[in-house]
Amino acid sequence: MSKTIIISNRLPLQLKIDNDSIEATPSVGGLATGMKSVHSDSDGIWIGWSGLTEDCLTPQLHKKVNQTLKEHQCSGVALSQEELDGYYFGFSNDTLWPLFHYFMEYTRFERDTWEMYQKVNQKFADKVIETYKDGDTIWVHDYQLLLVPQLVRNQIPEATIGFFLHIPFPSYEVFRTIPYRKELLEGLLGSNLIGFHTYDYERHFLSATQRILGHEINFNTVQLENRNVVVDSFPMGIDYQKFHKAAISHDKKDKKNKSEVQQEIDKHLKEGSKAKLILSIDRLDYTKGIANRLRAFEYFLEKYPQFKGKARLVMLAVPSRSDVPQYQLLKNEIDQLVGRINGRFAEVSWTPIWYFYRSMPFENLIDLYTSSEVALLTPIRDGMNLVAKEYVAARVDKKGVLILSEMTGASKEMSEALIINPNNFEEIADTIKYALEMPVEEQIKRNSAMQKRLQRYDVERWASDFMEALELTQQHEKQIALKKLNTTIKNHMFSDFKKAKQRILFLDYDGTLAPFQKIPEHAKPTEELYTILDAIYELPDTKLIIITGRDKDTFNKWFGHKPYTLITEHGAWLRETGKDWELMEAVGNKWFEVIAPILETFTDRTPGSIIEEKNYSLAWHYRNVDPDLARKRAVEVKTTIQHLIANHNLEIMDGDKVLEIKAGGVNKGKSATKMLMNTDYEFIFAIGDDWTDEFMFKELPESTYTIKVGFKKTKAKYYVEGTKEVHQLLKDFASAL
Ligand code: GDG
Repeated sequence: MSKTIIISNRLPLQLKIDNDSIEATPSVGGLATGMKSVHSDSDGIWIGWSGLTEDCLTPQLHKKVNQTLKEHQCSGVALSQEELDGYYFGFSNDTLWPLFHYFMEYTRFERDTWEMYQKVNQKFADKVIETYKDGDTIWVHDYQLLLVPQLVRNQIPEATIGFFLHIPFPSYEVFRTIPYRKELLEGLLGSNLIGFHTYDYERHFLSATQRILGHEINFNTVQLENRNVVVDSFPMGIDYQKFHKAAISHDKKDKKNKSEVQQEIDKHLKEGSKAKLILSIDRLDYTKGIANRLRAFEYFLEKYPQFKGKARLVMLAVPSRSDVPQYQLLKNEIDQLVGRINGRFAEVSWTPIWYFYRSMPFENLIDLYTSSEVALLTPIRDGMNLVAKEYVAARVDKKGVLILSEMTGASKEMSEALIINPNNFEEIADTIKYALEMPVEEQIKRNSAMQKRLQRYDVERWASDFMEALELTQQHEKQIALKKLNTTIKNHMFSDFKKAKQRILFLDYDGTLAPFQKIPEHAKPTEELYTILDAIYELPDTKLIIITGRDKDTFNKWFGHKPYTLITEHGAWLRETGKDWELMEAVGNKWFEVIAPILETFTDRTPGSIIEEKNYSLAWHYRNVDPDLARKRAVEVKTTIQHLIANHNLEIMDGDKVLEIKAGGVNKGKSATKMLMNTDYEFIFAIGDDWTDEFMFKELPESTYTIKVGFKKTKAKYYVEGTKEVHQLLKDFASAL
């Protein structure tokens, strides 16, 4: 039976060594919960680091650790302290984490940590490859493992691989600064499906992919030469019922069953303090905007002194990555700020900030969620922010106000919260006041709407949606696979080829016989290609036609000395073996004088674009233009010349990063069909890669073997992968007779 393999940096277990024995406690975090059904159903395996470095394990303990992990359907990736330092504390947390959260000033680029990141990603990939069986599904998580999808794909080309990023994907302008940006994108593109929390991260990723790697993007699909990669957003939810139910039973507890934290809170309320609690919970991380929050709260007390003694900030900061100097500095800054503000405002019966620097058990978290009238979450950047969702889920009576930074992924879904800019103290201060004074009906209305959504789109639904979307990418791959030119079809085709008395082959040039080049002149034929084509040409009763949109002069230079039949400019010109060039269609170019000046003005305003003047057509190439600008300009060009096109009986062809204006009715389909007129061909073959070749696929007789190069949508009957496969196919034709 096929299974799901989950891969994340840490395993969903806490291991403790106790007198040579191992104690394992399952994690209760969001990810572990969300993946529960994916993991436990179908014998899933979770691959990750156990949390114990190899250096502190004896061989016996190592064995025991592996045994314990196995019992929990986990498999450990062994890491030494040196590997952990380079891969995790180094490249993951000193480079990717700050940069992906727009903290450029904290970002360090170091060759050593990058090398360790690659090495450790390979270790994770090796473990996946070792565990993989045919039909398994692979789901990789987060920024520590960006290279794993491609590393796995290198060894298992047919694998189904999903990737989810839990943190933001930054804008192209920020991402491009990474020296290894290409490698990181290529690593991710080993996936079939890449998921982000929000559409913004998705579009940043697509933009970076298009600009850095030059891949074509079709809606949310990246078109690679031999595969498609789907990119989509899946906002992660929480285990709603867990928080909601815990809050219900919390409210029912009698005094003796209450936690210490809750008893403290109760005591404070009983002492007659009218202070409303404003809660914040985060890992102590510079992305979470903790210092900003404290300063904004200080400003709030200054601006609205009437709240002194009536509002209190309860701040839980969970220790995190405390070995990293950046985090130690932050801790000092927070300690000082809390001290200063408390010193400045405290009264005998009231301190403005209660500060906890520690992790609390789940039930204390519920105490805090249920006792706080306001939650104030002000990250500078945050991929999602689950605390916001948990707070709302725990408000059983639907009272309470969520103030949420617009820089969190969660703010995109939780529009009923009070959304603030974490850098605007004025706005935060005013919003805190508004929250503390918000009428109960308004609180209930806002929270009801959010609760409904959180309940519906919970973490299980998130995981199952992702898995379904991943499955769907396979259906698309299967459809492509069905049309791939396999050995059976090939044998059938070669047998028809042999049987036929007369044969004709139409071969497109760019992207079919020669790989696509950034500079068109660079695509000239190689000696190897000439040899292949010569061999076909010499076959008896076989007509070889190269059919192109290129201009006749270039083709004359490249193929003039060869005896093959040439059709250029989509069918404007024909050169038969041993003859001169002749016009296939009565076309003119008087219209150039009207259209060319318009194209020139666009070229001046569109850096990277060029005009190619052919004998009977004008092509406006934009393959080197910024992709967004190109898309916009192409529409503008079409709109501007629309009426002239109709007046001069012209047509616009929307090719691959080119707009071509030419006489109406001239296309590869029409010219190829003409070539069939005087001979009864029993075998017809047409192959091409782009949109202009679709005319051949549509208009040639039904019996034609039509073949598309690359896996874009097509009318052709079969697919081949790229020019290499085309060359092999032609060699096979040459030796078939
Ligand atoms: C990353 C992204 C994205 C916190 N303190 C305690 C405690 N927690 C739990 C909360 C919550 C989780 O930790 C924190 O999740 P966040 O989403 O707020 O933040 P990150 O840890 O930075 O997570 C983030 C997330 O991945 C998921 O994709 O949302 O943007 O940065 O569940 O309840 N739990 C306990 N004691 C604590 O003291 N028991």
